Amino acid sequence: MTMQVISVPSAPFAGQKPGTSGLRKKVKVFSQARYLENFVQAIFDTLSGQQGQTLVLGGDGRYYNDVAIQTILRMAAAAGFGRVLVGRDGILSTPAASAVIRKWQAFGGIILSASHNEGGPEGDFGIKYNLGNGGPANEAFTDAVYRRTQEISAYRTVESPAVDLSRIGESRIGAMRVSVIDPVADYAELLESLFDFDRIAALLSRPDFRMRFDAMHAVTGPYARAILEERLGAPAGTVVNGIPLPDFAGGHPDPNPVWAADLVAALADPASGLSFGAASDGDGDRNMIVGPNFVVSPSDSLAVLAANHALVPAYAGGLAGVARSMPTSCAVDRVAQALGIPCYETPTGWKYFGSLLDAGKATLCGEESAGTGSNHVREKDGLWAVLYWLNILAVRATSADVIVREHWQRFGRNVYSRHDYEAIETDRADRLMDELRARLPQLAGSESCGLHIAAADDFSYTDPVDGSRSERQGVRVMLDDGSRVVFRLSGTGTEGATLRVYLERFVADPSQHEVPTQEALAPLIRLADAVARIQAVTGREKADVIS
Ligand code: VG1
Ligand code: CO
Repeated sequence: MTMQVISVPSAPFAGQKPGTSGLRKKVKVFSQARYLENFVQAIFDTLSGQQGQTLVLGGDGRYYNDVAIQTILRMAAAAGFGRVLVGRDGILSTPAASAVIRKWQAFGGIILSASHNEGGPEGDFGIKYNLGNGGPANEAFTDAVYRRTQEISAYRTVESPAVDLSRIGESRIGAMRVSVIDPVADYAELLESLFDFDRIAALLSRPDFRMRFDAMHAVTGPYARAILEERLGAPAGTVVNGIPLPDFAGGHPDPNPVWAADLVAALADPASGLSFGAASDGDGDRNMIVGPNFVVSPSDSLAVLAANHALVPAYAGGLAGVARSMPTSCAVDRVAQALGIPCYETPTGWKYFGSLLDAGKATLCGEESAGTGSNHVREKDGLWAVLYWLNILAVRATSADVIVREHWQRFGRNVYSRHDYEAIETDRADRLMDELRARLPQLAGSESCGLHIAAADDFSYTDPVDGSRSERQGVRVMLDDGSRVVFRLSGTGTEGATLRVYLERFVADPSQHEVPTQEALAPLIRLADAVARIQAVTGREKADVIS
């Protein structure tokens, strides 16, 4: 059965430029007539060879997800896809979408998410395209999509009633099959193949071990319930805030000590009886790991996972290499050195890890922003990180805080923090970065706040696999002793600009490891303000979010 393709006249919208992870805008912007359609058409116009192929489609369940899915299904039929695999109720976490693309050898996938950004009618929406390897499209592709959005004159769709997404099963839009799939099954099966589920189940059944997983009213609820409670036998109630809500109950599903303060407080309270806590974000790709009265810094988490790979079945044979984004602390570099494996330093954003993973150069990857993952998919993966930690805890029979402290004893501690200045006027943020870049030549070799700056540059990256170049990925100010301050503007926000200041100092001496983080970093915090004139240019006295 063929259907008549309708071409609907349209005209470009300004600003449809994908950022660090797809296009993110307010729901109010996305729900304008033709806005979503233009962007989807630009993606389809940039592809070639999709006729008859399979597309994976799903999202984090935020407000507007359901509307967008029906629109995209019709447009996929008009674009000639042969089949769409769509998660039940339009749900697929980001790592699950990656797993489904890979398992079913799909042509690509569209993921609807604005990750940890607020949801609801006043909140944010987002969309991104993943390639057949399951990973976010590279910069060359997203640049081409952006160019297409600037010249678009029509989008193509078909007339067809809404597909019932509430039941698993098959239907058709014209010649295109629509398969509503269980959003959890393929992903759960993949994770089970990586870890020692018997040992984890034994740990979870111990009376002296109690865990809490906070799904933050976002997409990981059904995944965590199925894997932790149903498959691994954790007591009912282990997963809290487990029902995905379109507005995430009004919060930010951002697993950090600010937005997951309840979880951190529970683990700090001996009366809770909890020994391990974890949380994930809106779309399930981030993770937070909490021990008794102890929050594991994401950079340390990556280093600990790498150092303990021999305890996990999937990685016991050895790691080909590790990779971290540039602002992520150098803790994992020290582990790589000890293991005698390469450590790659990439720009911020998961899209840069894909080619290293595809080429077998890296096995584990991570970012300071609570993202870790491996070659099992091509996205960061929140529940994967939680299971990896549980596997380590099960084998080592000790708690997360002890594991991190022992890690510091062995490798030294890379004390680390990120200071975010949110919703700054764009002009001021741009001015701050421009002036900082202009001062770079004078900074190297100079003194500031009593500290000697050994080097200063604007990070650029050449992909070791395909040779592609990415410039202007963040200003680095480096001291003699390995301490660093990094400055960059966020590429995921939807209001003004967000300045991220990343601070890192290496402390070898174990007697100094318990100095509170902000205290240990105080000289660098002063240096950051002096070098970038943060207060003077932005008018802000302190950061909005310190993580
Ligand atoms: C942020 C993080 C980055 C992460 C990106 C997407 O980007 O810093 O590490 O890859 O979000 O994560 P930015 O440009 O705002 O610093 V997610 O979980 O929002 O898809
Ligand atoms: Co996310």
